Amino acid sequence: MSQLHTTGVTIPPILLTIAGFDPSCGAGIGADLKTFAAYGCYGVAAITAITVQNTQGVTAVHNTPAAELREQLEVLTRDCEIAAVKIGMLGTRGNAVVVGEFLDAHKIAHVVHDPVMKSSSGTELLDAGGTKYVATELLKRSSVITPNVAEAEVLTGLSIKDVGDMEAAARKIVEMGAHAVIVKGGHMDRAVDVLFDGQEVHQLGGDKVKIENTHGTGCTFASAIAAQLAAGRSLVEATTLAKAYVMKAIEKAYPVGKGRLPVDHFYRTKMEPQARGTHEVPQHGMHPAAEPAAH
Ligand code: PXL
Repeated sequence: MSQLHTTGVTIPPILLTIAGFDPSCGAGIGADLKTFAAYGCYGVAAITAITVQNTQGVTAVHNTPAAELREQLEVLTRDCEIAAVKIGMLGTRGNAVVVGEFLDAHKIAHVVHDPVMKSSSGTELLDAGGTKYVATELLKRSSVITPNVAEAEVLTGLSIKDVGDMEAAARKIVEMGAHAVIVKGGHMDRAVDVLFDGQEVHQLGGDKVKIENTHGTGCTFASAIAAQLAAGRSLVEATTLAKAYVMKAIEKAYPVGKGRLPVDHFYRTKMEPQARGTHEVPQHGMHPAAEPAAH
């Protein structure tokens, strides 16, 4: 939740994304920071990998050395108070272990982990050792983990064909130590997500929108959940609202390049051109937003 600083300024929640960089900013850190901003939060980021990609696909992945990821996390946490963390692409076991140690050292209230394993175009974004560490260690350290069906199959070893199988996988992931899990069915016939918080199973329905052709929806969904949790909402509320946000952002997606569409994170806040009217621009020609503060 926002905090009132001693200077009288209201500080929005500071959210941290630990994820990879996608230069086309459809997925990864770019998508996460846009989502945080859309929710009125201040985003900070620690980069686990630089991917080389555009909207058409990934051509290379350069993972951050673990020691460098650790340094990024250390400088950030020395300086600001993190309200929630979103974890995305980790790349390597070394980076996954750094994140595990970071979560152990800093008891952060909300940790949303999107266990990214492959890009939409099929490139590996987590090595085998990293996948094992996520399944045996890291999933215990998050508030909620948000695998898609393929990732839930890898984590559990189960085969998932329908919503019943998604529920079985969700229960198994909680048995493996997760506090809560959302198995995302975006690529199934019906775009149903299954949320299990260790007590109750919730099915979150949704129409299938043009998801095949979009990119970064998983990153956006997890980041939106983190923002909603930081705002004090329950997991069920946070997930329901995050799902509605992603669906609308997919619906409003527009082509940026020649490939998959990045979602429109700011569909809610689009400013009309000249919303303030040219009559508001002062005679000296400076835009009102650029004027020095009045004395
Ligand atoms: O959508 C998964 C994903 C997450 N993070 C990064 C990615 C991708 C897919 O390409 O590049 C950095």
